[in-house]
Amino acid sequence: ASPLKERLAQLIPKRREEVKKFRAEHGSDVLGEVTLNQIYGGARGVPALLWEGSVLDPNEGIRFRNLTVKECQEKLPSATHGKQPLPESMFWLLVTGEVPTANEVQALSAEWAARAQLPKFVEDLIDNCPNTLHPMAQLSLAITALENDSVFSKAYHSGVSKADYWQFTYEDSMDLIAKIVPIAGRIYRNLYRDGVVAPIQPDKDYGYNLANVLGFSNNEEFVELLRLYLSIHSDHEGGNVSAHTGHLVGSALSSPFLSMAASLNGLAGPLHGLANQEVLDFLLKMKESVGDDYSDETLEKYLWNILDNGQIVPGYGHAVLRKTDPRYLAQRDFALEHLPEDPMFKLVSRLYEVVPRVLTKHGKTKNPFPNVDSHSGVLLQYYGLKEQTFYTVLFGISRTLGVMAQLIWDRALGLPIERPKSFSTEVLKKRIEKA
Ligand code: FCX
Repeated sequence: ASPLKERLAQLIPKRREEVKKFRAEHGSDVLGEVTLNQIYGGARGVPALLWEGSVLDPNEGIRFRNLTVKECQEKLPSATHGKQPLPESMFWLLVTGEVPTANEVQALSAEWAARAQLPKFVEDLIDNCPNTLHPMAQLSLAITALENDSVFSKAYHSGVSKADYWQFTYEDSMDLIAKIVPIAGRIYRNLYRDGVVAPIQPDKDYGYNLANVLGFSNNEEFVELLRLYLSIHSDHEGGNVSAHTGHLVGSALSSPFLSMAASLNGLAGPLHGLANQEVLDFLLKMKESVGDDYSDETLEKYLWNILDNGQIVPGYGHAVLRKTDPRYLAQRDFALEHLPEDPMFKLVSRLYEVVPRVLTKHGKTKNPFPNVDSHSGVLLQYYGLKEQTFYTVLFGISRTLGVMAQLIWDRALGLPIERPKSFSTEVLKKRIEKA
């Protein structure tokens, strides 16, 4: 039996009661109002979604079940000789709200490794993709194809009780988290290496196995980086495009595979998860242009040129955050410890000093500080994972942890199909006139 599933079976009845009582007492309380600008402005700030795993404060940044990034690094179990939280421990935290024991984490590593086998037709599907197809599109195709073995879809069609949906969501989620690793490995090895994918090691942790299928497991420092990366990219509350999409599609009772494929398609957009690829393109181009001259004057001139052309500075700005992203800072700390002299890291550091000043002067963005995507690429480059078109796949593997954790709770709490109200401009005008 799965210790995580057993723990969930204990937690769910209590939470259901708690939510029922909360709604009975406060169901009609008002939490906010909506302005016309919010309707035209991407629903920014409208309180509309339930998301249990994490909450984002504009100044402090993310808290995973009330723990900051730093607290997660301190409290969550790490590998025997490691310091970074194991993604397994982050998933346990997101799902249960509790810090797991080392044994519970180990059980999760073993369970994911045991579930990692891919159906042959999914391997063939990936092998048949043209190498011009972006890795994120390949990932989304392969995840969609896992639908073939969805126990949720089968259970739904066989008429299981709504009260039990979460159990099947759980099973599919665990399969998805396990299988996305060899899928990513296959995409990477097909596109950039010899097409040979190392087998999943049943006695190793998730981060190690990801490094292994990519071909980098001989570098323990890189494995630690992946553990950090997979933990901090997992969840960023519910309103961002990938999280919200997974939750929305899941609300139609599409399976976890179909929901996550939709989520990944959203993550693949340049304003969201693809920004990590865009950042590296941007840094490499900049490096080519400025050489070793990292002076304020040269960097500012380069940045103004971009802004004057109407382009954005990737990796800077955020829809909610108003300070430097603590996930950026965690990666910066990693770089300061392991690669302080790396020229690309130095460029990233210099931009951290210069860009906020320039963006503030430019006067458009509400947040001139760096986000998570601003840093991840240079770390991966340093360890030899140089193909930036692959970077969003790593983000996608991590985001799967957060989206699946919530999807299990969506079904456990019996949340209904999502259906916010929309209006045409004509109807909005009429309503405003009447008000
Ligand atoms: N460079 C230049 N202009 C920027 C900017 C940046 N980095 N960030 C925002 N702006 C501009 C916007 O384009 C907008 O201009 P407009 O009025 O002409 O349309 C104006 O500033 C106001 O935008 P703002 O309210 O600050 O930002 P939004 O909430 O609309 O958008 C994102 C937030 C993140 C999409 C925006 O800051 C951006 O495009 N950043 C660069 C891309 C990026 O790094 N994305 C990753 C974000 C995140 F971490 C993730 O999802 O992974």
